[in-house]
Amino acid sequence: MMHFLEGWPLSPIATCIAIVVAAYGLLYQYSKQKLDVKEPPVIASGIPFVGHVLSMALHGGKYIKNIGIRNRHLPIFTLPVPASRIYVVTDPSLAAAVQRASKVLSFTPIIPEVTERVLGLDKATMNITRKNLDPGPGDERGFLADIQDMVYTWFGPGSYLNEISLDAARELRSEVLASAAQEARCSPDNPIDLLAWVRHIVTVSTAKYFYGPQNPIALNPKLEECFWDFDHGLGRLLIGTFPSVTAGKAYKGRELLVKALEEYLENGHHELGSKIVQKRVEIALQHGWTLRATARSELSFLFAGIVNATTSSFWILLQIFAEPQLLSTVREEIIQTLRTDKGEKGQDPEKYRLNITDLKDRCPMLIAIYRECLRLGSDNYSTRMVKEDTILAERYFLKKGAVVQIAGGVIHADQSIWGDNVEDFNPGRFLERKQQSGNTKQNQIHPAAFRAFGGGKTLCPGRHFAMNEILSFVSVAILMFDIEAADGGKIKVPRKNDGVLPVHILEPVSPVEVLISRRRDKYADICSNIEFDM
Ligand code: HEM
Ligand SMILES: *[C@@H]1O[C@H](CO)[C@@H](O)[C@H](O)[C@H]1NC(C)=O
Ligand SMILES: *[C@@H]1O[C@H](CO)[C@@H](O)[C@H](O)[C@H]1NC(C)=O
Ligand SMILES: *[C@@H]1O[C@H](CO)[C@@H](O)[C@H](O)[C@H]1NC(C)=O
Ligand SMILES: CC(=O)N[C@H]1CO[C@H](CO)[C@@H](O)[C@@H]1O
Repeated sequence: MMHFLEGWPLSPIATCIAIVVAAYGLLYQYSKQKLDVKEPPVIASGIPFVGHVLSMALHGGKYIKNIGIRNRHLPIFTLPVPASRIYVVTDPSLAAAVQRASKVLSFTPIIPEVTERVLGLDKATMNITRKNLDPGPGDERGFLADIQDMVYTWFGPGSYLNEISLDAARELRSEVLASAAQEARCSPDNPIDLLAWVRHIVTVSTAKYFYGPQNPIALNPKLEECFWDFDHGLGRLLIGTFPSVTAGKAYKGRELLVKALEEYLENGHHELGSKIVQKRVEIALQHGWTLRATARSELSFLFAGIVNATTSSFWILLQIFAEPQLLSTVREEIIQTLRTDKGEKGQDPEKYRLNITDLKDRCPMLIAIYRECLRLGSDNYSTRMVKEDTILAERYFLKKGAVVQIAGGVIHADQSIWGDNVEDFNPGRFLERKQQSGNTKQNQIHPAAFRAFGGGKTLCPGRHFAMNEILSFVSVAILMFDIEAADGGKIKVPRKNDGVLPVHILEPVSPVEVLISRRRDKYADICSNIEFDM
């Protein structure tokens, strides 16, 4: 029967192994193939095709980051994945080229998929969202195009930006004052988790300055916890097929928030909210969105407003208070900008004004710290879909249907861009460049190298606003408080947790426990009725 195997030198088991090894070898070689001679260098995984995907699921964003760092010499490389490719860009000038090619390398096709999963939008709404996604001049404009245009315009430099920034500064200041009772109670046995402290202040005030006094979190403070449950399960919501099972807490938190936002809209409470929220709601309704779906879209706006402002404020405060010399420099810078209303008749001479424009123009160390914290904290990727076969920068072939990722984490950790000790916190790297106007090429940072706010079409529309509100919040906190380590030693700055899907500025691996006490000086006292200017 087994005639044809007679003389075959291997046992059946050895034969099977040989076949498997040969098949593996072929598959591995195949996975290393370029689709085109001009395709960027392929980095195959030990497990052909699925290996990269498995590792990304297992290790989060740092997986690709580490490949990028190991292959520093490659400005772009290809990761083969089942039936497609991921192209990872790690060079700023190539990143700029990707951003310019926004017609063929587009972000918009991804938005519906992501928002559908993350926000749980229904099919009818998705149908509306997919229409006229990338309108050319003269085309009918879809929902996304309309809402993005409005948000970018209103958050651009101008009177509305000033108005909402001042509202935010006042609201954050009130919340800092309101938290004073908690600070008074803290003790070495009962320390404050600094991130939790910042979270509470930013969450409650953002909800208030965007959504007004009747916002869902003001009406039901339990929703604050729901919000952070939602945030922390976002990765699972994105991947999960049965989110109610695989991302239980995040799913539950989201649905409770959506329900509350829907009631908020039904009751017309948004009429007391910010103008930008009123306009967003108006645009959604014009495009035929239901109130329930509009509530989901507003959850995404609330999310954009809260999460990154929270985590960046946390790092800024932590780095400043961890270094006494830095603290006194920054405190001095802020005090220098204070102005009084003295002179006017009947005015309380102790009324001080804090001008946000001055914070940006006249506090170089504070600004350098702001930038450095964003550089270090931001590992996210800007993602684009390849809509047609393309040659990028006249050199690299990109296959239709593949995904391009600009690896912010790799670019932010590139010594040739940022100087020595890129892993360390060193705000000086942003100061030196400004001072040495001698303009050696080395000192020029490529404009596309700073990726915290994304770039090109997905540049964060809230970036000016974020800077205004974060600077005013940390300035008030610095004037009002001393922050010390709960154990009495020096404040230690933990590593960032880069083992997660980086949907926002990374959080620390371990909590930072501190004692917060009100300073006993004039500048702490003036904070209770400080006025903000722009
Ligand atoms: C330091 C704080 C912040 C950072 C680092 C940041 C960063 C980013 C980034 C990188 C994106 C693009 C995401 C993508 O690729 O889709 C983005 C989008 C966005 N950000 Fe920010 N952001 C910050 C604060 C804010 C604030 C305070 C707001 C206020 C509402 C805001 C509003 C938005 C909105 C609405 C989008 C979505 C734009 C769109 O999809 O059309 N951001 N942000
Ligand atoms: C989607 O929209 C098209 C027209 O734009 C309509 O014909 C179709 O019935 C819609 N489908 C759903 C599920 O709403
Ligand atoms: C927050 O910032 C990170 C890091 O720059 C970015 O990747 C992410 O898209 C931002 N998220 C939001 C919701 O703005
Ligand atoms: C705030 O400071 C800027 C820059 O110094 C100045 O142009 C502006 O007039 C100031 N605003 C007010 C209200 O004083
Ligand atoms: C690779 C990755 O995690 N990208 C994320 C960057 O941030 C945006 C917006 O929050 C997410 O949608 C992406 O998934």
